[in-house]
Amino acid sequence: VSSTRLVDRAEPFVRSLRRRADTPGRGPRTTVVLGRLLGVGVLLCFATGLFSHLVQEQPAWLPLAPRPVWLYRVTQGVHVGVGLALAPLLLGKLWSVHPRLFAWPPVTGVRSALERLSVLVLVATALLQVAIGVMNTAQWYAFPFSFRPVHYALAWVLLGSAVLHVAVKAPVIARHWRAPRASGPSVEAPEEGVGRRTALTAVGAATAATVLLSVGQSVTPLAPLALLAPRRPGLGPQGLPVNRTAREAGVLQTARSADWRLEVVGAAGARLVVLSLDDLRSMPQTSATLPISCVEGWSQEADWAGVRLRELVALVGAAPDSDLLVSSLQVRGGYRTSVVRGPYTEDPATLLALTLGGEQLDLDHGYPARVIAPGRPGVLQTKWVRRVEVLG
Ligand code: HEM
Ligand SMILES: Nc1nc2c(c(=O)[nH]1)N[C@H]1C(S)=C(S)[C@@H](COP(=O)(O)O)O[C@H]1N2
Ligand SMILES: [Mo]
Repeated sequence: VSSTRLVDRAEPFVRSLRRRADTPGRGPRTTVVLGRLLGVGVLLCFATGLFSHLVQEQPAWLPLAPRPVWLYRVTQGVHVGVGLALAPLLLGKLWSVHPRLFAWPPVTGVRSALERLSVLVLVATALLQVAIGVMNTAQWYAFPFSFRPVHYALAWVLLGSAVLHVAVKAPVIARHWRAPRASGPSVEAPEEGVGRRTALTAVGAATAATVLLSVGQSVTPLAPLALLAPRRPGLGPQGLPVNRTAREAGVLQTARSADWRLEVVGAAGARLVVLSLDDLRSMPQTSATLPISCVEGWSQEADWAGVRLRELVALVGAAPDSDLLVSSLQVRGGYRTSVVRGPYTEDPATLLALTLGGEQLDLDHGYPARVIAPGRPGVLQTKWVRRVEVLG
C-alpha cells in the first residue's frame, strides 16, 4: 500500500474523530486558562524541586542555611501539593486540545514537523513527570528506574519544552489571555456538547478536591481530610508517621541490643570515643521543636531532646562546624548514611535525639538515637545511628 493510499483511507476516520471531538468548551480560551495555571504550577514545582535537589546534594558551593527551620517543610509541601494539582489540570488541558492531535495531514512541512515534535516532547515529559511524581508520593515504586535522577532530568526537559511551547504559542495566548466579551457568541450555552464553563468547572472541582484531600499531610490542622495521603500527621507511634520501620530496615535486633554503642570518630580516624546509651543520657540534654519534612510531602513538628551534635564531636576535638558522616545500624537500602555539613553541625538545635515528646524514642523513630536537625529533608534525619565520623 503506497503511503498516499494509506492517507486516503485514514482520512475519513480521522475526520469523524474530529467531528465527535468538536464541542464548544474546547477552544483556545479554555486551553489558555488551563495553560496559565499549568505554567505557574510547573514553575513552582521546578523551583521547589531544584531546591530539594540542592538541599539533599549539599554541593560545596552552596551556602547552606538551617534556618528558618520550616523552610524545607514549606517548599516540599508546596512541591507535592502543587504537583498533585497538576494532574487534573494537565488532563483537562489535554482534553481541551486533543482533537488537534488528529489534525490532518499530520505535518505540512519542516516548521510544522518541528512544532509537533516539540509538543510531543512537552506532553510526554509532563505526563511522565506528573505520573512518576504521584506514584512516588504514593510509595508505589513500580517504574524500572530510580526516581530522583530521572525526575531531575525530566524537570529540565519539561522546563525547556514548556518555555519553547509558550514562545511558539505566544500569539494565540495573547489573543485569548482575557475573557471574551460577555455578549460574544462563544460564551453562550452550547446546544450540545460540553460548554467552556462546564469544562473549567469540572477541572477546577477535580483540582480543588485533589488539593483538599491531600494538603493535610503537611498542613497539620487539615490532617483528618488528607485521605489521599499515604502518611498523615498524628498517625503513627508517638503520634508521628514513619516512612521506614525498624523491621523494614532490618534493625530489630541490633537497635535493641544491650551491646549498642555510639562510635564518635575524629578526622582521619585519629580519635575514637565509644559511648553507651547511659553515657549519652548523662551528657547535657537539649530540647528542640523541629519538623520531620519528608521529601515525599508529609511533614509534622515534634518535640525532641538529646545531645547536640557539636558537643558530641567536641569529644574527639573536632570544630563545631565540622562536616560529618552519620551511619545507621541499617545495612541495606537507601538513607543508611547522611552527611551533616558544617552549618547544620554547628546549629544549637541539631541533635542526636534520644527522646520524642518526652519519651524514649520508639524503635520505629530511630531508637536508641537518631539525627534531627533544622531545615533538613526527612531522608537526611538518619535513624538508628551507630557512628558519627568527622570528615576531612
Ligand atoms: C511538573 C513539574 C515538576 C517538576 C519540574 C519537578 C521537579 C522536581 C525536581 C527538580 C526534584 C528534585 C529531584 C532531585 O532531588 O534530584 C523533585 C523532587 C520531587 N518531586 Fe517533583 N517535579 C514536578 C512534579 C512533581 C509531581 C507532580 C510530584 C508528585 C506529586 C512530584 C514529586 C516529587 C517528589 C516526591 C520529590 C522528592 C524526590 C526525592 O528526593 O526522593 N514532583 N521534583
Ligand atoms: N536509617 C534510616 N534513617 C531514616 C530513614 C531510613 O530509611 N533509614 N528514612 C528517612 C526518612 S525518608 C524520613 S521521612 C524520616 C522519618 O522519620 P520518622 O520515621 O521518625 O518519622 O526518617 C529518615 N531516616
Ligand atoms: Mo522521607
